[in-house]
Amino acid sequence: IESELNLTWAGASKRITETPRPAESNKGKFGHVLVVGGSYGKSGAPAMASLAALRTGAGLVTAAVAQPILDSVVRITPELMTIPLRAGSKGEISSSNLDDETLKELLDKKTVLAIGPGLGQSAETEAFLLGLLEKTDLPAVLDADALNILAKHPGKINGRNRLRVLTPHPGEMARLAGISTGEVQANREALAREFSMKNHVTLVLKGWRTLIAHPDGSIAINTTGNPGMAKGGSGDILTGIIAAMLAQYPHLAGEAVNAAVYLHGLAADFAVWEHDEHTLLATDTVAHLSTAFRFRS
Ligand code: NPW
Ligand code: AMP
Ligand code: MG
Repeated sequence: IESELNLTWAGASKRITETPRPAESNKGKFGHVLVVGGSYGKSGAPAMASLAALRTGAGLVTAAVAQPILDSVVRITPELMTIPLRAGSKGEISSSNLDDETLKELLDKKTVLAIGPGLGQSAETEAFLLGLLEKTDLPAVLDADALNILAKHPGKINGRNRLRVLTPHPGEMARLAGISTGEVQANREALAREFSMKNHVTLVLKGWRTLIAHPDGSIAINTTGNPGMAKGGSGDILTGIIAAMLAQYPHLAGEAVNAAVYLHGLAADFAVWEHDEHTLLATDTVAHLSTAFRFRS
């Protein structure tokens, strides 16, 4: 199967319209992203994913985080809505949130889930994540600690009849595949394709020249991005961008993921012009998404 080298905006999004928001549109038309993550010391991760989802154009974004970190998460921007969850001893989401009432509140009216940034990997959180995934067929972007937990439960990574987008960096991919990071990097394309087809998931294998392996066996290789992105927070922001693109283009899911990866790197390329590879922050990339959307060709 041919790789789609040189992923461009046109290639990333053949059918994603250049004018995505009709004059008569309203926020209900652009999806509602639920971000699930965070724990003590890692409240920034769900905050950045949420900010990126808002900036990318989702109609509504709600962050579901453990109550003790909720204030710090919402501080990122007042447009963000929140759902407070019961916490474990590490300020992480506990398994006591799997009751019907809480699950209903979490999933009600949501259209896309983005799970994992800063989530932690305690036994409590593990039980919560596995329980939540069993209760929903909503499209889901699974990142960071959601991947680290799923690596211990490979049977639960099942994208059959539902959209599951996994966004591992090479370290997380190594855990998922049970091999070393070096082995991942030496064999990126074949590994991504095999994993994606076997588990029926869209696999975004991050790093320089991020690969996007689709469950039909096709692969796109991204051409945007720079080493200034090799910093904490970059991946959390990508998670929010992918979720928001899926929320807006649910009927074009594969292209929405390609476009999200492309735009993330393009925004970082514009941001690095204004900053520098040393000084670029992940949130600077969010600030340059506007330029990326405007000059996406
Ligand atoms: P090494 O060192 O080479 O062996 P982890 P994390 C490898 C949250 N965050 N090429 C590399 O391994 C996240 O959301 C919160 C090759 C690297 O040291 C998670 O929940 C933030 N190797 C949690 O923290 C901001 C690569 O993987 C190791 C590679 C832990 O996530 C930060 C790191 O991976 C962070 O996002 C590459 N391109 N990329 C916040 N402000 O709240 C990675 N590796 O051990 O899974 O840790 O990614 O930092
Ligand atoms: P994470 O490790 O989860 O924070 O994700 C890092 C993000 O930054 C991913 O989107 C990577 O593709 C991107 N990234 C990291 N290093 C580079 C690099 N050297 N060149 C291009 N993109 C990078
Ligand atoms: Mg990450």
